[in-house]
Amino acid sequence: MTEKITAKKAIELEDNYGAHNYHPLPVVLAKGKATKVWDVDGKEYFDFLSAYSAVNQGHCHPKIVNALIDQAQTLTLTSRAFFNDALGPYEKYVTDYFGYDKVLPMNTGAEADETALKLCRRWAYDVKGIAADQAKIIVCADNFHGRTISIISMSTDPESKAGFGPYTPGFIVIPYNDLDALQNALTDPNVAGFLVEPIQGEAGVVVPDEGFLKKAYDMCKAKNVLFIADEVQTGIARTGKLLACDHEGVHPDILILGKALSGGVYPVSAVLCNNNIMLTIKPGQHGSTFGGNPVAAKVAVAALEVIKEEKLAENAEKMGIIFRQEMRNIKSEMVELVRGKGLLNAVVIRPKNGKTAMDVCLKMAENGVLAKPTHDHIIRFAPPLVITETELNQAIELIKKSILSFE
Ligand code: IF1
Repeated sequence: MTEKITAKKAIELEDNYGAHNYHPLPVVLAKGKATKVWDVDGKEYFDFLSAYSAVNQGHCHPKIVNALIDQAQTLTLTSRAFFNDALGPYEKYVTDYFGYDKVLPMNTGAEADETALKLCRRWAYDVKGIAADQAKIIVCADNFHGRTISIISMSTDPESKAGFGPYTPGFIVIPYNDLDALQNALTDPNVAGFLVEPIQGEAGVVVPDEGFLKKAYDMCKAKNVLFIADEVQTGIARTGKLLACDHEGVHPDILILGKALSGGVYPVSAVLCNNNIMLTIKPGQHGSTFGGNPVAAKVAVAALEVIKEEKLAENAEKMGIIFRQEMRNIKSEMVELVRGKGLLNAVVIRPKNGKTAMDVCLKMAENGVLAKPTHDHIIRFAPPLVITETELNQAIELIKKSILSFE
């Protein structure tokens, strides 16, 4: 298996032996370093997807990879049947970092979202006093929280949801960025939580009105309802602050993190909240074989240290402003709208002569920039946060050239 594989062969193998649950661009990647990736033929690209914001710290960050290697050679997994010497220090570090009493470690974003739903329901019964099995959680239309059965039960996207019923009950769906709808839904006394993405990623980087998060948080407080933020994609400096909620000074009751919590080298997710919520779950009532393992613990500490040491939130904020301005300056009818925060941005593409966002992405790949369309007409641009101004300008030129090639 050490022999070099051709692009054609790699694609053929995935097609023949892998489930067909993805439709990737025809690029076969073999190497990554910081903001760049290389395909099997050695062609270099700027990565403007960052594994959907999991590699905020850049590909193969040496500090994070070294933490992984060191711990992998020492102790990888003990299960939670025993204590391990890396978990406690990580738990102290991450709770101090984000300002919560406790953390519950999991692996993937979807698992962390599921954990938050369970915590919210248990709090509803044990603390708020909602009658058994009656708790409801408000969610937003066009949300994306993962792919498990309960999570797709909250989804409004037929592609994620249709054909996988029966669905989990207990969710109320309201439009995103709609405070009147939220106020109305909050009149139901069985509502225990409001789960929201501070910016909707999968929906196409939909940024709510300024003040929405703060007002929604205050409305939840007034009704003794938990404000639960899914920052799996928006967290860890992506939007120009450590958390997207920080833009409005909101400290969620339950915070959900994943993706870049590990710098993309290993699946690490987490749910953070205070004791009044976290301690409602007792031994045996939740867990995971891999959650909180020593490798995950060491990797997450390194990944979080890199964010602060390299001032990645500040860089995301600065580079994001340049990026959006330069995109808006492109003289093409195809650029319909540019939106985003920090380095989580999207360009809405107006099709021209039958050419769509997918054609633009294929042209960009040819020119050396990788990005992926979402919903046919939107391209998400989210490079690693370590990108320098020089690199950003190089990438912007390649993106411009690609879009202008359709004029
Ligand atoms: C895929 C999207 C991004 C997420 C939020 C939880 C999860 C995600 C806010 C679940 C996952 C993914 C998964 C990835 C594509 C990606 C995505 F287009 F689907 F929506 F980033 F924009 N909460 N997002 O965005 O985390 O269980 O996957 O670790 O390939 O499905 P996970």
